[in-house]
Amino acid sequence: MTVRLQRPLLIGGIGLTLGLWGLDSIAHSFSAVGDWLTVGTIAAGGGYWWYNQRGDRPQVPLAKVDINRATLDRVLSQVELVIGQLASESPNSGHELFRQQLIQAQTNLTRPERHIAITGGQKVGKSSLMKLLTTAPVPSATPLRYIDTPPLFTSGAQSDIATATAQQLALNADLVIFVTNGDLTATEYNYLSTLHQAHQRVLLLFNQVDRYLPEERSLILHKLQSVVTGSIASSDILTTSTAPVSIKVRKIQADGTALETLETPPVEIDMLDRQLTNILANEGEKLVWATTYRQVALVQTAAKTALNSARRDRALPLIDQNQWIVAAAAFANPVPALDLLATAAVNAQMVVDLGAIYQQKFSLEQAQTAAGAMGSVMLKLGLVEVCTQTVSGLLKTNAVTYVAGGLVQGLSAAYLTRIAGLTLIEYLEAQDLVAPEPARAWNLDSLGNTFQKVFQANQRVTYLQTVVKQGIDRLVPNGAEAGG
Ligand SMILES: Nc1nc2c(ncn2[C@@H]2O[C@H](COP(=O)(O)OP(=O)(O)O)[C@@H](O)[C@H]2O)c(=O)[nH]1
Ligand SMILES: [Mg+2]
Repeated sequence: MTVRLQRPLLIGGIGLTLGLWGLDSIAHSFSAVGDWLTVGTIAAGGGYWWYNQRGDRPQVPLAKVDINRATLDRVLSQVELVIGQLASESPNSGHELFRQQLIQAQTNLTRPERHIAITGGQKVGKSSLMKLLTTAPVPSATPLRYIDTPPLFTSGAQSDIATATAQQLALNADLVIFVTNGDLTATEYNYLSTLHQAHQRVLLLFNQVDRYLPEERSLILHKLQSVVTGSIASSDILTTSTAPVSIKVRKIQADGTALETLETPPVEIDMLDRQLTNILANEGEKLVWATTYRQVALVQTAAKTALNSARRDRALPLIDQNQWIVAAAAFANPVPALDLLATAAVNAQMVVDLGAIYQQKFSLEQAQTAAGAMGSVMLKLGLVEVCTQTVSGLLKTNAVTYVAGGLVQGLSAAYLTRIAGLTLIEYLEAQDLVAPEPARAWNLDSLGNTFQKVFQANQRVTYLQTVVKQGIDRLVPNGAEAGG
């Protein structure tokens, strides 16, 4: 199998100076960055790390998938599968609760009334709108229930609770009326994006328009339309005036004297009424599918997390065991070359055993191919070099008086086996729940990305020190003494 990676982490030769640092300089360098031995720290020392800054690029918003009955049915059967798997693999991990939540979510489909949440910042007119809509109901074939949420974007002691409640109410509603009284703030915009990503249909209400001159109104309306292009259609952006305030009107009478009167502009809500009636008549069922979808997706995430955690409980001891077997072998028979170390770290049996936990059946031959590929990826990413160099550096700081031959290799093998095992877990977690037979081809790009992620997450110096310490105890119980 040939290994081709799009983003090698390592270019250039070996020049890592970490191993040469003394205890003081290590302590010194780390104090600046907490106890994370980050790639950045290594770059400062070695100077040959190149790192693709892909994460810094602006994220392209996900295209919104329209939720139809088929999409909903698909996610429902996926969740059933996860819950069934959880029940058989780990009967005490809450599968009954997830099943109940799933049934609960499906009751939306037969619910006669439609739920409409009215949300937005403080004092934008949510309650005034609620009052208008309940006293003069819009014509609708289905009964409507309006929910006035706590204000969003507040500060103060209760604001977190208010925000969380408002968000939950909005996500559980079939339709959201988001009220604003002018241009959108960045926070408002971000929140609207969140709703959009959650497949929530939103009517954007520009309320309190009586406070603006006609030209200001249309300016703001156009701004709103352009800023939410792509997520909210112009037909869903409406102007209202839910509780207009009286204004002084000055009229010059026939005799030349001025007469001042207080006049209240009319309530404006017709546009909203019409659009609401229209949506409920034509898209009522679709809205409810989306509500159900949102709730089912939450159950899916929770059930998958429970399943992953149950599987990890079985996988981690296996990695631990493997780690020390491989370490002992590398210690006893030091491997002279980095590629051999990489090969030793990922053994086929570990792939078979972890695969079994994740319901992916690998033959030994398939596992050997996979292990070989993983070893090559580790080499290409430069993980093996960094690891051996770091281990030698740490051995110095541990002031081991006698460094036995093979100790660096043994400890590196332990650490690399761990990284490989954890990578395999993450990789397998991302696969389909039950693999069709035979096992599919390995996605080396994705494997490489997972390696980088896992490697960076496990570079905590304290963690490495633990591996080194445990390794010394296991490999050379009498041969090494920690100096004072
Ligand atoms: N000028 C004007 N004021 C409004 C309008 N709607 C609400 N208000 C005023 O804004 C304040 C907050 O209204 P309220 O409905 O309680 O907003 P909520 O905090 O979002 O529930 C009140 O003083 C209302 O009278 C409107 O359309 N025009
Ligand atoms: Mg209110």
